[in-house]
Amino acid sequence: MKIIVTGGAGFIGGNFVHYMINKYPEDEIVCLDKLTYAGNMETLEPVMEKPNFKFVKGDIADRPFVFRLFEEEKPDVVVNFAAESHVDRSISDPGIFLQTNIIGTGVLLDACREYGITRYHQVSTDEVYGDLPLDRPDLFFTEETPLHTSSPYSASKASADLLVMAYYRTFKVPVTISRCSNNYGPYHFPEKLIPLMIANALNDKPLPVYGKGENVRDWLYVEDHCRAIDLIVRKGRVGEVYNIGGHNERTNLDVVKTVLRELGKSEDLITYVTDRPGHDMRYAIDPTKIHNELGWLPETKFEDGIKKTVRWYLDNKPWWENIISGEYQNYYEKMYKNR
Ligand code: NAD
Ligand code: TDX
Repeated sequence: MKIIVTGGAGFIGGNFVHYMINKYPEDEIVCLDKLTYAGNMETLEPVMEKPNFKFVKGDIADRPFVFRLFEEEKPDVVVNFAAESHVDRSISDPGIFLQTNIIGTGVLLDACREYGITRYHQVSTDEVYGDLPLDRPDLFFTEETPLHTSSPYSASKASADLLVMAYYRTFKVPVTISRCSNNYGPYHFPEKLIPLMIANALNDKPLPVYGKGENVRDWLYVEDHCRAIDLIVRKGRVGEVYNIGGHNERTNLDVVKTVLRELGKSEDLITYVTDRPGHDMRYAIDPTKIHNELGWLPETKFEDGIKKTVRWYLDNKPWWENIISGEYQNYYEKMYKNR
């Protein structure tokens, strides 16, 4: 089987490439990535020399380029991770989110129609459902929860999901969609909560917690997400949406305090800063469908996953120090100075 993995130089796509290359040495992986600020060739370094791996630099929204690639590679399966993925950036600059997340998805779907594939899988997010109130712990997102987005990022991801389902219904493109909760683990770009807090704590810099830190996220270790996508691609039903998450809800403040504990750093580093506009209160996934149909359950508990993650950042300082020493400094200034 030949699989095009888009966005494979990013956090989850990179972990997915590692997972698939090791698990299925007989399959071929072609990684297509634009190498935006979030893409990193060092993430792919461990697989670059594998005979069943190939890297191609390009933009999923570049139609002639994508069509040429499909013509040359003739993929069986496409798994689309490529996206602008950071909510805060979508608030300061929405345009590129519409271009990559919506137009890019549309181009990939057109290429699938034109060249024929056995499966197109769209990696989506729980953020398409909007948020849940903090005082209703009995409520969870199911696949039937209406789409109700809050940020330009989540609106662009929901738009892409609607396009994917439209191509299934109208053109019979064999699609699946997964909607996962917050991931954490190795190769997570340090603008996101957990790696940002690890990097700042290690540098004894303030840890900027938005609002009161009471927002809740449902954390999943990235390898559990990769395993779920692999199962959906191989055994999931065409035309279906699968929620992925593992009942691992934590307030942001809890997460930050856990990171500080793991690193042996003081809670005095915590600094409360102006909240994110439109900040979603709580995400919580009901994973019953993927559990019942595909037997998926998360394997890594948060307590273990966070230890492994902190260890990885300690053992791989060059990977993230390289990132935060460059253009990231300007981003950080813009986002956090005077906040
Ligand atoms: P990321 O920002 O770490 O990586 C995105 C990758 O896509 C980068 O390598 C980037 O270079 C590439 N890319 C961006 N625009 C591109 C374009 N136009 N053409 C080709 N490549 C392009 O993102 P991530 O956190 O790994 O998320 C991957 C996917 O999973 C996204 O679709 C995101 O919406 C979804 N998701 C993420 C989470 C999470 O917690 N991080 C949770 C649920 C779903
Ligand atoms: O400095 C910070 N301080 C802070 O309090 C940052 C970066 C974040 N936060 C809060 C905002 C959120 O409530 O932490 C929470 C997590 O923030 P992010 O890491 O930015 O993730 P989130 O907005 O929840 O979105 C993530 O999960 C769903 C991914 O980035 C998305 O791509 C995915 O779809």
